[in-house]
Amino acid sequence: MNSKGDSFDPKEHQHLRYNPLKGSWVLVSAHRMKRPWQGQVEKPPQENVPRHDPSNPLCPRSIRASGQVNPDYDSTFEFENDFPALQPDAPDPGPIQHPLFQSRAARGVCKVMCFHPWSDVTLPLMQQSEIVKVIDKWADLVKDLGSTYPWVQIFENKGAMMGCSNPHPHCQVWASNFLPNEPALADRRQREFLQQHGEPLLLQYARLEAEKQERVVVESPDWLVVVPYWATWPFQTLLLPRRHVLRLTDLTVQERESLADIMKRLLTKYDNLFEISFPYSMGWHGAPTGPHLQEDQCHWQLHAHYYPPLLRSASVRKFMVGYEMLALEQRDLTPEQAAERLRNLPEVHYKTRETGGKA
Ligand code: H2U
Repeated sequence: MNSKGDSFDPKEHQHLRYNPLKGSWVLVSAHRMKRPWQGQVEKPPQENVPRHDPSNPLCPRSIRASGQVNPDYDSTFEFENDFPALQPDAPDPGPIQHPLFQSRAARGVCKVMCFHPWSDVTLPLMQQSEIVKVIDKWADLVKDLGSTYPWVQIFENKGAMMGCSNPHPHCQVWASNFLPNEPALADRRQREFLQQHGEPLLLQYARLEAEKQERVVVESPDWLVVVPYWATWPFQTLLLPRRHVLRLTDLTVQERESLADIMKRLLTKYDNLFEISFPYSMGWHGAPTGPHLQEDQCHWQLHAHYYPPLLRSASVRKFMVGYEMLALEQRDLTPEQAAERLRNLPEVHYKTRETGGKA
């Protein structure tokens, strides 16, 4: 058996890669891209969304399910989700009676945040100054909800393929009285890494990726976007500050402006990949809040994960099913191949090509 052949080519030879944030492995088998596809074909995302639809509960002046009327907002707008998964006043299930039947109290708040008054724009089509307002609002929500709750999860489900129910540009914010599984794992891994290596995990990682330039998609003096070495979704990316930053609330005015710029560049490339409004789930992870604000959290580095489901085209997605559910995650093209494709795409949105980048 050849344990380390000189002939190893990651594009041709399957191998495992380690995800240090999760402490788990992913199987990279790039040669599987060659197989024919006769499976499910996705519907393209909805085109020609009307700018204003009075029957859409996320639009200015619309009536929501609760009967409340939205204000005539002209920038961002947040409201309490009318169908919240977490509420502040749920009763406690009581003490644990048996190790196999454990439950704990879950309390929190769920908000919806609209990015813009128009339904026919998405983040890459918004002006940089409009995206800065979204970032400012995210930071305000982390500050407000994070003053008491240990975890504030900001996430955007974009596109029907990712379960988004409404084309109006928006995200959700769920604050909880517990640290959910993914951030709890990331917390543990980053803490261990700092103890062992004397530098925060993602700070060291960003520095090495910036040096290697193999998986960089876009970069600026403040920010770096890579297809992580351990990516599982085909075009997954990780957005990182170059400076050590714990939370969105710590970003300076200049860093919020440069974040808006890098988000616009990344999301424009995503849309340009298959010339559709690219579906994804994204979310921010920063140091825990609430009672953890008083603790040393310097093992943390702020970051955003982007998880897009598409694989080969606008209509063929990656399924995380059999082997992924029962054994371990597997990907079909190498992170380096995905990064190269994204990196080489233009930074002018395909919808604004004719107007020289103006929406
Ligand atoms: P998604 O498209 O990501 O599902 O987000 C839309 C959210 O908006 C969803 O969580 C909420 C839904 O509960 N919503 C309201 O709170 N009020 C409404 O009148 C409609 C939708």
